[in-house]
Amino acid sequence: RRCISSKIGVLGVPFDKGQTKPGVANGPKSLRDAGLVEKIRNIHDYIDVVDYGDIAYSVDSSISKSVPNIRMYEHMVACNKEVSKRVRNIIESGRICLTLGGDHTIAVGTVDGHIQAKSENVCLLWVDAHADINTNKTSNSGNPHGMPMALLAKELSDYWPYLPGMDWQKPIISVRDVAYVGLRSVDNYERLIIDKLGITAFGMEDIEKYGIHDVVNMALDKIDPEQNKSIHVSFDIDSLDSLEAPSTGTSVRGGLTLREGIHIMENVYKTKRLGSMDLVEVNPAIGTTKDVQTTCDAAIHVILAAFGQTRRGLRPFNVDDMPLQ
Ligand code: B3U
Ligand code: MN
Ligand code: MN
Repeated sequence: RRCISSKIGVLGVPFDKGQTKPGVANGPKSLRDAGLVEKIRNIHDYIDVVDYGDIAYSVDSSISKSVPNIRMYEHMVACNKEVSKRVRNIIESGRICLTLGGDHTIAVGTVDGHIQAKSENVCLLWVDAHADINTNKTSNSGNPHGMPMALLAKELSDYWPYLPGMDWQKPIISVRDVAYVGLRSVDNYERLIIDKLGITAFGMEDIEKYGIHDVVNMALDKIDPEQNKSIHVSFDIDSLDSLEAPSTGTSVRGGLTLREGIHIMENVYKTKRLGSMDLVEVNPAIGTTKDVQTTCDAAIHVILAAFGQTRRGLRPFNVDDMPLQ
């Protein structure tokens, strides 16, 4: 049981154009500087981690402003196209892909890449204070990081205009295969569409009612009832309470504790079906040095739990007794 051999690929996406606060592009750097990759390697002997570095992309400026109310549209398009390709390659090479954001816009690319690699047999657990399911028509901010779920959902494709440059992206995830955990800041039209489409959504009040253990299991049962799908976890660090993760662009009080975040990922690990994980919205330009440390430390704990770190402790490998004198 202790040695589920695991191959992991880490990909940094220093993308900050899906919102307006500078600094979130340094999320991958701050997590790496805090020792993330070494810490994953040290979980157990059978972990094999490759860090693929950060992505780069080039923009087709002729499509800028071609869709109303999407800030930096041409960047959103170009970055996600590259992210999708890279994530797909990493998963096809037999690794679980860990993508470090960057703002949440990049989940369009990570989920798309995962779906392409696993020929659609993917379910999606979206851990976030926000639902990120605005279209350009419903968004009050015009920020694409509030839109990735709406771009990904099959059932919402008719609510978008033609999106130039996005032909590579297929809105191929059904909302039946999606569950939210941690919601507490949901816009009016987001609530409307969640109710209308019957999307599985566990808000903070459900976590109070049922506890995090039952919530994760109910969410996974809903989206993967036959227990045969590749699980994608898109973890927005702002799902954690502002006290646990202060260095993020739109923190909301009353959120998950770090323990609840860890518990979610421990349960996902136990399924042995994690295919891809995003950890987004860490912004080291927000807060004090101590806030940044707290936030990176929380993010790293959540990631380690996803890859098998256990709070129970691991016995030494192939050993049955204490060393004798
Ligand atoms: N729902 C709002 C706010 C927001 C979404 N995601 C974050 N904030 N991080 C919007 O702009 O769409
Ligand atoms: Mn988000
Ligand atoms: Mn959020």
